[in-house]
Amino acid sequence: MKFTAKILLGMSLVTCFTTACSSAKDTTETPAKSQEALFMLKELNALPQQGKFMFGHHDSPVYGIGWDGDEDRSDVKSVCGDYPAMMSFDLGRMEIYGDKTLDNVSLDRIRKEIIAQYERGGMVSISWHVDNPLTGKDSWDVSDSTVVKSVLPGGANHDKFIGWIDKVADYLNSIQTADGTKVPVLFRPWHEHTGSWFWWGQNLCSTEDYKALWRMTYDRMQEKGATQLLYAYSPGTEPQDSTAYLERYPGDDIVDLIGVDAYQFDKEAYPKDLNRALTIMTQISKAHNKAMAVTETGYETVPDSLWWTGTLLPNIEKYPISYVLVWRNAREKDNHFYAPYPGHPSAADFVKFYESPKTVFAKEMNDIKNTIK
Ligand code: BMA
Repeated sequence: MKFTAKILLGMSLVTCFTTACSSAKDTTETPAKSQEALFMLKELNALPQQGKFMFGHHDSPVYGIGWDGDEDRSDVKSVCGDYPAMMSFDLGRMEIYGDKTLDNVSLDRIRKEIIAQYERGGMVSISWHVDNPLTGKDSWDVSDSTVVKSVLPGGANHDKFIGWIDKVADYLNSIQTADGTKVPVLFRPWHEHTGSWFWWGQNLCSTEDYKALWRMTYDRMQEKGATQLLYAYSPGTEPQDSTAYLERYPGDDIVDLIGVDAYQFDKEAYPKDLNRALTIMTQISKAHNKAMAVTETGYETVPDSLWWTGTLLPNIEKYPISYVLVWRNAREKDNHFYAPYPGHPSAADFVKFYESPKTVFAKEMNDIKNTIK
């Protein structure tokens, strides 16, 4: 093509137009994270800088040992007089039921508790034990290793699965304070993927497909305007070094906090596994500038009356964690609880743990916030 003056003028007009368009677009683009999410991230980072970490408990205010659905109650609060600073909830099977979770907790109740927790100064994290979209069974159905592939673009379950993500996004977007602020939460999808007990686990999909699953989830949440979310990456204790820990890491641009899910089954293995994971995470946290936490832990039924100050505290206090969270006190399953309740043999030791200057519960959270503002 011959470049005449007219064509050149036309081209530069096109260029101007495109530039004008893109700068106009930039100014109207939604920020990747809401102000509230950014503030929450600052809090997460401030805690270890102050030598403190939050205590967390799953489903803390919705049921416990011997009770279900009471108001203003939590086994943790009944023992130490304060709510956990971090609470977690799980949205598993909401994609099927619509109004409740796999643990039979109403979504309206969870919404109310998330808002209450935010308003008292605390934080919330959300996991998703999502059903297996290929077999129709639960998260733990590992009978087929093509499930992740099937939900990715081009897969037979892609559209259905995007619909499921949308349900979670719509629900999270509906969690708002009275003035219409979307409550920020730490979303922790695709957890414990270094084991092979969930359909997204290590032996059930390739590294590439696992990362694509994360990216697809993040992108869809962003498209749905769920910018109030922070994201946590939570492998189990399987990785033996930082290369293994990062093998399926989806990327610095979409992860805010790195975690580990580590349970005590064996007295010797637990401290070893926890310390190894936390050592690896401390290096990665510094190198990648990410917050870090023990995203799930516990000793089922807490059969050691001094566990809180004798095992948990000494094994985590030297690491720059933002929080440690124990799993739920099931009311429908015998001997499936991780926090004490009044009269439990470890209750007195839990109060000592509560009194440690290092642990933060809900009442102290406003002081933490004031150090940031
Ligand atoms: C698991 C168990 C299950 C529960 C699930 C989601 O670890 O507690 O009973 O359904 O978490 O909360």
